Formats: sequence, structure tokens, C-alpha cells
Amino acid sequence: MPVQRTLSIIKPDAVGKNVIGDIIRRFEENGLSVIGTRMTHLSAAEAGRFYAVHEGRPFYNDLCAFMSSGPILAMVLEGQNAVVLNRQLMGATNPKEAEPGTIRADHADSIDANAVHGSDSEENAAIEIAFFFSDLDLQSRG
Ligand code: DGI
Repeated sequence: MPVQRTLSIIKPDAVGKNVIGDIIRRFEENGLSVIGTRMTHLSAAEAGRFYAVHEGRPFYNDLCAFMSSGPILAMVLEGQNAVVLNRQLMGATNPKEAEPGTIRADHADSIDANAVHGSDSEENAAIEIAFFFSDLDLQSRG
């Protein structure tokens, strides 16, 4: 399986619950390495740019307000099959539908405050990583 990079974000709800360590532990125990981290607090406009693909959807304004409601931890994960593996560890978007043992089943309260973001394709991962990081910020283990 190919070594890939993907963008993970620990969202404001999970940062507020102090579960950053628990979430990163799950990534590391499943073969993903953290190769870059950045804690930041997005403005609503910056959140809107990050989620531009959802512009016009009914939940877009709420999503931007939530993502700018507190600090987030953006990170780059590297490992075999990282894009799909990260999404498996996250669980379904709606925590009510998330498999037991996934991050969202354990830490998300609602479809809005759902603890984590993960890129959904390698192509989007490259775009999303570039939103937060320069190549100089990433320390590959490869
Ligand atoms: O990749 P995901 O985060 O699992 O899901 P996504 O890329 O389809 O949507 C991005 C975020 O937008 C998601 O984490 C929560 C929010 N969202 C998506 N679909 C809905 C939604 N929020 C509400 N309230 N209702 C939705 O149907």
C-alpha cells in the first residue's frame, strides 16, 4: 500500500474537551505518524475558505461559525493508506452513525461538533495540507 499524507484537524469541541492526546494516540497506534502540527484559531472567513467546497449548503454558515469558535490543531499524518485509514479511525460524519470505537463515536456530540476533520482523497489532502503548512514545516519519517 502506498505511503500517503493526509490532513487531520482536531476541531474546537475536541480541543476544548482536552482529548488531543487521546486522538493522537489512536493515530500513532494505528501506524500513522504526525509529521507536522499547527495550533491556530481560524477566523470565520478563513474557515469559509477552508470549507469553500461546501459554500451554498444549508449547514455552511454554522460550520464556519463552529470551526472559528475556538482553537484547532491541524496536523499532517503520514503512513500507508493514510487517507482512508484516517477516515476509518474518525468514523462517520454523524456520530450517531459512527462505528463503536471510532474517534467520533467516542468524542463527538453532534454532526456539527464532530471532533475531527480528515481529507477525503489524496488530491484534497494535498490542497488542505498546503492551506496550513509549507513543505519546510513537515518532517517526513519516510
Ligand atoms: O469529511 P467529513 O467531515 O466527515 O464530512 P463533510 O466533508 O461532508 O462535511 C464537512 C463538515 O460539515 C462535517 O464534518 C460536518 C458538516 N456537515 C456535513 N454534512 C452536514 C454537516 N452539518 C450539518 N449540520 N448537516 C449536514 O448534513
